[in-house]
Amino acid sequence: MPMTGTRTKKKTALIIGAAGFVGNYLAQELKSAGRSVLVTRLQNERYDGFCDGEYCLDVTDAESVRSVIGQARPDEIYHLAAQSSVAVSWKKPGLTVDVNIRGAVNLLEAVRECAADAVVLLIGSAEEYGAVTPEECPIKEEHPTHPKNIYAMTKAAQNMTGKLYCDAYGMKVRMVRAFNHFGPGQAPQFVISDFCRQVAEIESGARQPIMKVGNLDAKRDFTDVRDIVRAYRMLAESGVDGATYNVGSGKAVSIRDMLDTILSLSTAQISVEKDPLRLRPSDVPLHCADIGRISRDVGWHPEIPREETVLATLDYWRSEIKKNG
Ligand code: A2R
Ligand code: GDD
Repeated sequence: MPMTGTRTKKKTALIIGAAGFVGNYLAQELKSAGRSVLVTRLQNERYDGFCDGEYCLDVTDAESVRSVIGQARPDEIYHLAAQSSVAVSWKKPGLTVDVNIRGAVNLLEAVRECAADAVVLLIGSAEEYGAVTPEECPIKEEHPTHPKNIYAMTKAAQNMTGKLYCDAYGMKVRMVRAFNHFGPGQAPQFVISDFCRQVAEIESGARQPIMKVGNLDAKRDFTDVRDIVRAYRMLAESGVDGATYNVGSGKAVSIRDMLDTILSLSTAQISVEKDPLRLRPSDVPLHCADIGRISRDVGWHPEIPREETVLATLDYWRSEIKKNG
């Protein structure tokens, strides 16, 4: 056998819904790991990150999904496309169901028909678990799911659908339950980004020194987005088909404590005010991931300290506000 001139073909990864927060972090991670990276975005979106090829795709359009999967013939598919906000899901339940459930079904059908050997990573959510008691934390993947909002219900449905396609058709589908993640570039509808933007606006004089907040008692499990995308890449490489994986830090922190950390990074004198519009019809009090399964199966652990990500997010908003006047 000639040993020279033989080169392993680069694996092709397709990121669906790449123009959101996680997409370009994931593209960077996959590029660094030597993948050829294809991305999809909605027609009206801009994708500013790295890629080797780009498609316009609305996942609610089954024919278009089939066409993209048929053309791209990827080895790995990372399904990020979603209506990803819990708050918005209460206001737009129909849209959330269409994008998150029908979109996932369209993808799985297209993969079954056109790329049955591809590994598919479906990104679900800690919200699928619903309310858990402190005794039930950290939450294991076997814990029953009791979705408490529309978004959570759609992600639980996506998870069940993925398992079904794996069992029925032998497809390589793996499911993630991502706990809260954050970092520079996240939309300000999410809590850490929102609080950091408010501080940056206050520092610039564009806002009164009053921080508007919602429910500060909730406790969440926060991880840097770069740790999260590393977990996704490792799960696509060596996760178990049909399995669900929690991805989080394994530690819970209250929103109040996160707020205190953010405020401590500013020299501005800021008072805090409850804004009734930021309260939700229901809000799960506590989430904390058990990350034993992902650490055993693929050797992943989070690495980036939370405070470092908070500072990076605050600095991101400081420079955005300076840039945009
Ligand atoms: O809603 P937009 O305009 O921000 O666009 C989002 C896009 N998207 C869609 N893509 C294809 N077809 C659709 N019908 C459709 N509807 C929305 O998916 C956005 O660009 C992307 C999702 O990105 P983000 O909302 O920024 O979510 P993130 O933080 O990147 O989270 C990735 C995944 C999602 O499945 C979350 O539910 C999960 O991780 O936590
Ligand atoms: N957005 C927001 N704004 N949330 C606030 C505020 C505020 O002013 N004040 C308190 N909170 C509380 C919310 O009530 C919730 O308990 C917590 O902060 C986190 O809210 P979000 O950042 O909006 O995220 P989420 O937990 O609803 O959903 C995020 O995490 C999920 C995984 O756990 C999203 O990224 C989802 O896509 C993801 O699946």
